[in-house]
Amino acid sequence: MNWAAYRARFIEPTRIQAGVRFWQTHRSALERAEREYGVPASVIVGIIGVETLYGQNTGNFRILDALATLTFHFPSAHPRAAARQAFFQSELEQFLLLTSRSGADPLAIRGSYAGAMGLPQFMPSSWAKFAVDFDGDGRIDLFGSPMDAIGSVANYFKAFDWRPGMPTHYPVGLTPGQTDMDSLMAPDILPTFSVANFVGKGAALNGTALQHNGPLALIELLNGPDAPSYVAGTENFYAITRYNWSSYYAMAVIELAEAVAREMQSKP
Ligand SMILES: [Ca+2]
Repeated sequence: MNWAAYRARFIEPTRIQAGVRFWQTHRSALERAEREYGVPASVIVGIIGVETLYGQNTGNFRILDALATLTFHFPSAHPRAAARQAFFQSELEQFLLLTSRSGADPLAIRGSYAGAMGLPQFMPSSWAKFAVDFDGDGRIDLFGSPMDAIGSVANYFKAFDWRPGMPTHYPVGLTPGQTDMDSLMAPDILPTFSVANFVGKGAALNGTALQHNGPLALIELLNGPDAPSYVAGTENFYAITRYNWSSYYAMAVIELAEAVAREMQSKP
């Protein structure tokens, strides 16, 4: 993995400008989602930007084909083939239930090669559990209603224990030879260490990080041949990885959110 390369794909002018337009267009829905669910507008904007460039790339695979292929022809060489096959079978079932309930044509719906749909790229099970009718027209439409997408992303994070007001991460200082990397890296991205514990293992924090309440994780982002990047991830960093299980993904969402928010502030 190469964080610098990954970052460059998402934190770039086209996506930032599209994020500004999305935020300006849907400002009141984003503010309402922030009020009702406690999830910052910037994070919602970051997710929808990384997932689909604000609806421009929602995927062109027929969902029924994608899920049927992954259910019935999952590569047996995969180390977790049985579990993955069972997962996609359950998603296929959820997809058919969703289309049956809504009256949508299951053959007409398109999305990612893995079965993710709409502006926020929800899998069918996430659609069933977390999607909401945020524009109040009586139906949930994550393809055609940016407002439904905004409310659904916020509801997803509320369900995964988003803590209102908590930062996602802090800068961290590591000193080779003095930082206990083995024990700090052992829990991977799961927030585990109190501030005192974290600092005691040689991971330096400063400013507001020292007042943080709750566990932290040492997040490592590899940069190919260059030195890795590190941050202290909070429970809200972890919450973003519940959307897509990757610290690179979470950091891209966070940095896009920050870049769009900065650009918004510079506008009159
Ligand atoms: Ca709706």
